Amino acid sequence: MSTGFFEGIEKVSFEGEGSTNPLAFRHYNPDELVMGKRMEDHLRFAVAYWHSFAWEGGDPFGGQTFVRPWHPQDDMGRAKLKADVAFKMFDLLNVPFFCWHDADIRPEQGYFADNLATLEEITDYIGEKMQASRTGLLWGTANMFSDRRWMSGAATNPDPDVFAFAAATVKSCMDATHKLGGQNYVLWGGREGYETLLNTDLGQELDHMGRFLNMVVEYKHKIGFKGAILVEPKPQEPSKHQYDYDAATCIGFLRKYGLEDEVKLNLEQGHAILAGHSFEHEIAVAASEGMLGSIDMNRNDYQSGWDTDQFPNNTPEVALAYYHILKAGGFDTGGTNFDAKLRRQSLDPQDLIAAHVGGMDICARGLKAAAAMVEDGGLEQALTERYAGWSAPAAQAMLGSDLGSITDRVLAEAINPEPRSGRQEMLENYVNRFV
Ligand code: XUL
Ligand code: CO
Repeated sequence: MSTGFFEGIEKVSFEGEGSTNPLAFRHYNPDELVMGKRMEDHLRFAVAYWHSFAWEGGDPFGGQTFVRPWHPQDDMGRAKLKADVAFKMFDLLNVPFFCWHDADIRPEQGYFADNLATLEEITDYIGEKMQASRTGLLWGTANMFSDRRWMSGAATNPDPDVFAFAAATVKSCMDATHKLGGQNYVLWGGREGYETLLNTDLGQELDHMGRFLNMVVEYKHKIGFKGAILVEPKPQEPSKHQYDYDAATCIGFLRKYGLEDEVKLNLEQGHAILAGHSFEHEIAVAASEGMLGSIDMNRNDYQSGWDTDQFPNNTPEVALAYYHILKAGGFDTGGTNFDAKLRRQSLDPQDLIAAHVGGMDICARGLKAAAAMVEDGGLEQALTERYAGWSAPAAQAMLGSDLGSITDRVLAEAINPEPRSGRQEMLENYVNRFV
């Protein structure tokens, strides 16, 4: 099928910082080496199918604002047209990856057998398109939050038939992800949480979620899927209380159910903000446990208090995120997925391109700043100095000691610590030299 949706829009190219072309990259230069590695291989950008192609522009007060040639999305012909347009955009942006939910790519049907048949048909079609394209699949996932059947949860639903429907749905999406050579499989538990404890057995629901995720891992090994299984923390919205609140909560959950060596985290900027954290906090927590998998890049409005999923445009924030990603050794199977959507008044095809161009450029700029800080070593040096006392043999020995022996030493040596400056403003000024 041919499509003229992006007619008149040229392939986006790198024109450098001096460019005033709104549809050109000023910082994102895929082949440019950053710390000896191509920028494209550091960032591993992905377009999110749901926001760019499936979302129709609705908000809680009004419906569709985007009227696209593939609407309404209830028919296989239009699902294929949507895929044609998506791959055209991947080519215009030269992105290495994309991501999907089952419900984004296939028309929604009622019965599982119908969903399975349409998922197989559309992923065969997408597979053919991938053959002719350079864009690969970063991850697939199941949408187990939009349809009313999921309203009380998927794996945590009080109704075992919903658990069964969820298991079959995730199996189908893992099969499809595997078929398309996906590098990860993501689970975001949009309805895995609760509205009120008055009708919720929290402990039982968590046990079911833990068993469900173990089944996912067992199935991954059964089919020989080599990608990573990732869970995505989010503190609220849509459920008032989400079980996967933040990185630390997810890590505790994974350890409780014996999944710490099998599952990593997909962290999202806006979700970190909703949880009352910075993005770099979430990244550092995951990295400290060896569980940093991938990121969903976006930004949240700092006033509104819900998940606004805007395209990133804040270099200092993005720079600190990539600083911690670089410190953790960079992405393995993960990448930077733009879980970001247009504002609902941004109607034109070129708005979609401009949003991604801006987001990719901000990330490239942040990456370059992060790499410059790593190479300069100023932050690392400050850390080394701050923790220098711990390299003394007595300090190391203390960690293998006990409270009584430590007390004896405090008394014998009359230990009376002198507080030292944390130098926060100096370090913030340091970061500002790079961003
Ligand atoms: C929702 C969200 C999802 C996940 C995938 O806030 O971030 O789009 O990334 O289900
Ligand atoms: Co996300």
